[in-house]
Amino acid sequence: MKKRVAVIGAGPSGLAQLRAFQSAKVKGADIPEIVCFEKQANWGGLWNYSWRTGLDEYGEPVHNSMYRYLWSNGPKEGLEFADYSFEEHFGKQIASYPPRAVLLDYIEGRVKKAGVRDWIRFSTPVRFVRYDDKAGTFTITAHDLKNDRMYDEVFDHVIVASGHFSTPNVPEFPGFANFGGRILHAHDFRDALEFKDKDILLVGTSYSAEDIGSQCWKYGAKSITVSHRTAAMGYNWPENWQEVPLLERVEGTTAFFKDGTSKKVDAIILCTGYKHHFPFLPDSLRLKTANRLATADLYKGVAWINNTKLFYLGMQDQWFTFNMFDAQAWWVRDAIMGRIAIPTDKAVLAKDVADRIAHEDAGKDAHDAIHYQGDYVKELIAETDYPSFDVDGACEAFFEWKDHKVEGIMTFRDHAYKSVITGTMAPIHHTPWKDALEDSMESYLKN
Ligand code: FAD
Ligand code: NA7
Repeated sequence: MKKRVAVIGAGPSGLAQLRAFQSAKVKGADIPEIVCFEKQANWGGLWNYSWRTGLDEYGEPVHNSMYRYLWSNGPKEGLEFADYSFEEHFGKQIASYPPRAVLLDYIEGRVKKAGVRDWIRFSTPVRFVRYDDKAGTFTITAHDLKNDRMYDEVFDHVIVASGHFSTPNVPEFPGFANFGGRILHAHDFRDALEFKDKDILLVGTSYSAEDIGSQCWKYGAKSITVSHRTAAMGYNWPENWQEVPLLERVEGTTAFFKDGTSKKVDAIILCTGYKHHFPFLPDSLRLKTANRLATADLYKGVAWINNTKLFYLGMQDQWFTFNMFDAQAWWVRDAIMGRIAIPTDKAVLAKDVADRIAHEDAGKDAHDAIHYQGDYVKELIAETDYPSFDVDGACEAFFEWKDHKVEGIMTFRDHAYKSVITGTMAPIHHTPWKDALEDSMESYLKN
């Protein structure tokens, strides 16, 4: 009997897993039977844009957190697949900060070429996973939404690749119930034009606040106020942008901050992060972790230490994305196929986790964090046949990117970097980011 492996989610992580198994098959390996469950009607995960917010046509929570006009927030040279370069996909080198549609096309290109679409059951959320100790197998309850039919199937391994930037963390501030405007979380933000000519308040200081604020600025918001809990972002912001301490309360449409200042605003966007949320997993299998580089309870960042037949992909906070998911997926494939042995002693697994956490905690700054995650990618790649690539070169691209953001937060996307896969330099994009209001793939590729 062939082993059966379930992959939950067909976003970049889940697709990396399918490609990992397919690449072993191409090399003649006898691979397990793979079934990928995807709750959306198409692949690409967060990159599969939807205008919907709240619940979808089936009453499922909408997974998408991406918005119109989203351009990569880091250089593409930091995420390029080592087995499928941008040049292979587009037939030429392209500029360094592709809009969402361009990156989705790239993600799709590799799996179309691999021919793994048939392995995916679309519009099929996983409702529950149970582990049977005696049989040593997992039973998955899935819901075929199109035919409105629930069914159970048994698997030897489960790989959770359902993402962790979809279920919003939504704090409440006094006065919200009576606010005279719109309050939304970044998860429900879609089109910056909604906030044209408006005074907006953002709470949070990470990627969502920075980028949604920048989007709104680019598309004509009247003013942007960003409220921080820990520290201001401190970039050299445009004139109509201010950073203020934490929001204390709102009265009517006036927001009051901790330093006693206030500002009248039309809308409040909570850029307050996301929760690792796995409603389909029982306590015994469910990862509970902060959004950090060294997650809780995952050996090598992927194998669930309480049951090493269960794996998680992409659960770390992310400097590296697609190439890290690849490194993980290749490693998980080899663990499942018996090419890599996972220790059976729980103390050894727990020590691996503790060491990773201590190592991350010892880092002082973002540079250390980038190196930390780069080293993690290298560690996994060294144990599989994933094509080795210049991970340190990718770290360098991230360092340059960070410097470019300090130089100009609205101009960093106008820079270009060298591919660590093909060695070619990206062209400078034909239009500065702030002026490129039209961001279709056709227009982006016109270089
Ligand atoms: P996801 O992309 O979230 O995919 C998970 C998949 O699992 C989805 O298709 C979902 O429908 C499916 N799923 C969930 N639950 C179930 C279930 N119960 N049953 C079946 N299927 C299920 N990264 C970058 O590299 N560059 C960027 O510019 C960038 N921008 C970002 C902007 C935003 C707003 C956000 C939120 C993230 C951004 N990211 C970016 C990071 C992003 O996390 C990764 O790029 C990537 O999408 C993660 O892939 P994933 O497959 O792990 O998760
Ligand atoms: P992050 O990176 O998890 O950041 C969350 C931010 O929200 C961070 O600045 C937090 O401040 C802030 N936060 C969280 N809770 C609160 C409360 N209660 N009050 C005030 N501020 C709060 O999430 P993002 O959405 O920005 O980014 C997620 C991914 O999306 C990222 O990987 C990108 O690729 C795109 P703190 O610093 O902890 O005080």
